[in-house]
Amino acid sequence: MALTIQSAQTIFSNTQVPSPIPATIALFDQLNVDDQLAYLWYAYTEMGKTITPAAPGVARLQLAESLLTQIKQMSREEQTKVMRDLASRADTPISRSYGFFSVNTKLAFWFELGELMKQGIIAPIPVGYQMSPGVKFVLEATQKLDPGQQITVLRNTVVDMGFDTSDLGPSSYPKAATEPAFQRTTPVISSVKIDGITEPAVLGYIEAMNADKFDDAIALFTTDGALQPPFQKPIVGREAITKYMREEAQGLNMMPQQGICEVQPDGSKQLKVTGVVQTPWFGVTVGMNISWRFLINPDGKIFFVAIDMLASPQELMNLRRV
Ligand code: EQ3
Repeated sequence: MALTIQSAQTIFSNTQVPSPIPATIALFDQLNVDDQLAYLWYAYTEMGKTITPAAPGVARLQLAESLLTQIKQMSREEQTKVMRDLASRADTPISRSYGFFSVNTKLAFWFELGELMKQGIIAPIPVGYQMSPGVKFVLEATQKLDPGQQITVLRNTVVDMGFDTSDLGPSSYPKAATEPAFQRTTPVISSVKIDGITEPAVLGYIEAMNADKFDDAIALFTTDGALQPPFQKPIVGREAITKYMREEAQGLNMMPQQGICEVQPDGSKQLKVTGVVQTPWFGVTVGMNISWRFLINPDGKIFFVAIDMLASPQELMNLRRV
């Protein structure tokens, strides 16, 4: 029977338990715009007492430079309006430019705005803002998450901001800027060992990703292969996966720990691997508990891999189907 992405998505699905991350984002989505901006400010500054992101490199900030310069020259009221427009995804020139940024450039843009807010150059939250019970509620829900989940909530809310022009067709958006490289904070782990796993495609995938060798990683996929990032739809085909990896997978430190492999009657293999991933934004200070669910075709190529954020550290040991 031919492998399909739809059926691949369901492998090991009964080991997936609901994650508190989308639940927290759903609470955030219900807040009004000022409450959303205030929530992000409080969540970010509170988190900053224990973990702080690494400053983005000069090359990355240059991509956001023109927007940041425009915002710095505005009055406080105008600055607040820009932030409201971004959060409410209004169709404005600044929101459109932001919508074009890659995930890491969006994060760098807000990182810099946050620094300017701390310095008092930009108003941190709307003048006279009083924290609402809704904000308190979402902050309390956030505090119950582990640090890896907290930074994922922050990241996902920031990524969803701005006006998305992709629905307007290719002619409406400028050519994307070249993605600057992320400096690796940890030495490359060259020989990968995963308890219970000997599958060359899986070991090779982790080894290549840990060295940012995306062409080597992509060569392990079938031409119609797919990669499904956390809380997203599958990205299909080698070209699309390579583009995604160059933008979003640079500098990641992947530390898979254990896994299981089940051979199917048609010779394909289903594998589930659990472990920890670190992002260059927070280096070794924050680990995210994740799983990789691989479907390897009978020729040993990756047909599908889904990356899921685990609901709790206990899920690291949840490898059985029943
Ligand atoms: C200024 C302030 C605070 C207030 C204002 O009102 C509003 C905003 C938005 C503010 C600023 C907020 C800021 C600066 C937030 C910054 C957040 C950051 C830097 C978050 C970074 C998070 C990174 C994460 C969660 C990365 C996760 C990566 C994973 C799970 C990678 C997985 C992958 C694996 C393992 C693969 O095998 C394939 C690739 C893939 C990437 C999917």
